[in-house]
Amino acid sequence: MKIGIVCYPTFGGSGVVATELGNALARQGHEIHFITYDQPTRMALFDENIYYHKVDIRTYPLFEYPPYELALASKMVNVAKFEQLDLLHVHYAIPHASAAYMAREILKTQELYVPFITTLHGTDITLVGKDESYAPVVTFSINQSDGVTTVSQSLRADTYEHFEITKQIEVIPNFIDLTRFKKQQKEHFKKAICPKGERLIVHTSNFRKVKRIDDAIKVFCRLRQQIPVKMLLIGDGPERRRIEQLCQDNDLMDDIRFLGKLDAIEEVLSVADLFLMPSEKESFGLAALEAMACEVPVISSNAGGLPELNIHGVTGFMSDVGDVDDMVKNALIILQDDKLPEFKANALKRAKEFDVHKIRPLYEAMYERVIASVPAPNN
Ligand code: GMT
Repeated sequence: MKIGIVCYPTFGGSGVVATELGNALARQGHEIHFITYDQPTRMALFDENIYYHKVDIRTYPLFEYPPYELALASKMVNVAKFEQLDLLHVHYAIPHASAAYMAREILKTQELYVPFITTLHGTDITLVGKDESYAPVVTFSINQSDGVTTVSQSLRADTYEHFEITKQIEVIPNFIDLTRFKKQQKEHFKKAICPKGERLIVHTSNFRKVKRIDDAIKVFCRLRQQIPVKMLLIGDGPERRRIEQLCQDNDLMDDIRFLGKLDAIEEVLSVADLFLMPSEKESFGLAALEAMACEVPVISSNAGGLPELNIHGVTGFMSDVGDVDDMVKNALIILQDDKLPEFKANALKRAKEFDVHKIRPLYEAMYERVIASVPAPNN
């Protein structure tokens, strides 16, 4: 198949899923065309089946806000025609689904029907999407999609609850490439960070409020009062400065390091003992799955789709959002010498259920169904 993939090209979960899906499909022999404003960070650079089409955004003195959606829709039209795409798969509703709708309708006037599938990832529904400034367009473009998927049952339920959806939504969970995300021998790295054999706690995110990083810091502080621990914070975003300041003010900087955005995140996860994800909302929790694949148990909240990933008492524990006491109590259970190996093994076992080789065929099957249902010309 020839598939156009539209996504945010950044480190965010939706962009990572879209790009890794494109990479996996290309390895299967499909022709993949990424259409976005920048080269996706995880795009396989030297795969003969992968192409990248940059969306050019022309500014003009009249435009206070450059019309990205129009430039994207135009690019989709051009790529779909020139490359003879079978299908467009857009990740994150805003503004990708409405741009895809516009592209499809333009192509229809040229006797071409290129269907589009919309994958909803989380905040496009649970936060930004349901804001009244976007909700009508989000509802319309979901209903106009030729296929719709969400990354968890929880997100599907949220979508039906918050929008008037007439379309069937299929759940296809996040997935993991276990050849990349696996525990590697990085003991020298562990020794450098934890020279006295401290336990290593890791948190990864885009440092948005919804991640509740304050809770992660509180958990760490309380653990630190009871056992030797160190913490690594990976990623960047709007909350980072404030959180760094908080750590400085509380004299934590000897034991906490901020690593910023990392490409080889699996190398750090390989030496971690515990992953913290206290999020207020989390449609799936891809960062936790990446940790689990590297044999790291997870302390998370029970928000959104996290119960569909983290098995309470097996791969880690879940607590109510904000229940830091419970998170600390559970973390202490996991970090005991005689318990940790079992939690680590369970985390890996669970991650294997989301192996890309199991999930990618679900998308391929959906593509085939959607392409097969394309209306005949002049209908
Ligand atoms: O985690 C984020 O805030 C980034 C966000 C995104 O849209 O890029 O991630 C969302 O999509 C991921 C991939 O499907 C999910 O694993 C994350 O749980 C989801 N984030 C939220 O729902 C907050």
